Amino acid sequence: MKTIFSGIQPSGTLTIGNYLGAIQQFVELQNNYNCYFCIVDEHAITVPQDRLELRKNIKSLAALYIASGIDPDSSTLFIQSEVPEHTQLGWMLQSISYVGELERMTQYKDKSQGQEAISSALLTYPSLMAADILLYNTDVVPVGDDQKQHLELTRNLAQRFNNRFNNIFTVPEVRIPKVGARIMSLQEPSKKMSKSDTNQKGFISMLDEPKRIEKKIKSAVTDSEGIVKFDKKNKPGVSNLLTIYSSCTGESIADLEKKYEGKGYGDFKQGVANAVIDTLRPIQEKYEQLIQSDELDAILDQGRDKASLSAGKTIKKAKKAMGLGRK
Ligand code: ATP
Ligand code: LTN
Repeated sequence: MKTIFSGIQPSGTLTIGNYLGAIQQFVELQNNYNCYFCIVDEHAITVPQDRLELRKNIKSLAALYIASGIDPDSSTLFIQSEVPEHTQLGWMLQSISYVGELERMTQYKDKSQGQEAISSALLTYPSLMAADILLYNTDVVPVGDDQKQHLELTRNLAQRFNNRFNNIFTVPEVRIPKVGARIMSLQEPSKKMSKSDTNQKGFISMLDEPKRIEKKIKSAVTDSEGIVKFDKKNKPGVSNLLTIYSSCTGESIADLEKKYEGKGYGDFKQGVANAVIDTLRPIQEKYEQLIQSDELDAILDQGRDKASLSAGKTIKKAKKAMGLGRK
């Protein structure tokens, strides 16, 4: 069976973008692959975090993974900082990463833009991400569109290590969903929807109440044409709403365009809101049960132990290949 690895940062409450771009495909794929799903808290601290919020977000993310349909008995769900091999291999991969290639990463450029004190970890973030993936002999990495460049770098680092030292790493493939790979901000449809956006109206959180979801969608930026048509360049707002609608219900964009032909944006936005609310309702109900139970700790302990087993084997081989330590 092939192996899948993917990670999400506990940097806030997940958005509908994280759900449609990432988690939805995890759930679909989990029965056909040996899956590792990680809460990448060490990635989250590359930008400042409040420690109490971070703790809360880690648990909340674990509950959201499960509430969305990840089965913790067949998939391995764990917290990155509880498996120290991630930072160990991350450091080793930093030693073969070039500053130039790290500086070219668009996520680094976006997140460092206009900031005064940029942490060095924000720059070396992709080496740690490569370590996450390579520790588990991963074949496939399902992610949203924004992670394509990081995956390309991961592949390069794996090949570089294999050529320079010993052929121990599997070179992973990226998997990006056909629809929903890049959900845009509701307020600025030229920008990716992001859970750490300071403008709350730009994103729908997976835990937003139905009223709030409706309000955010009704105030989403569109255009003055009044025609429901997919045209990313000229109608980015409407196209984004169509994508969200289609990813939630499975109806094709062409069918949705037909359904709303001759109708205004009012009806259309109500339809989008209903689709999102109906998608999130069962997840939110399950989440409320989980977050109040003790189940989560047992699941995360089990995940840590399973992940450590595989990570331990890989780190041994990698250290040997590089000549670190005594044996
Ligand atoms: P942050 O805002 O803290 O940088 P984020 O919301 O961009 O976080 P991540 O934790 O970095 O989310 O990403 C988790 C997964 O969700 C990744 O696979 C990423 O590609 C995917 N993802 C993030 N944002 C979107 C989006 N707007 N549309 C589709 N997929 C997304
Ligand atoms: N960099 C990713 C999160 C992430 C990840 C990973 C995704 C960290 N490690 C390994 C896939 C595989 C992000 O910012 N979305």
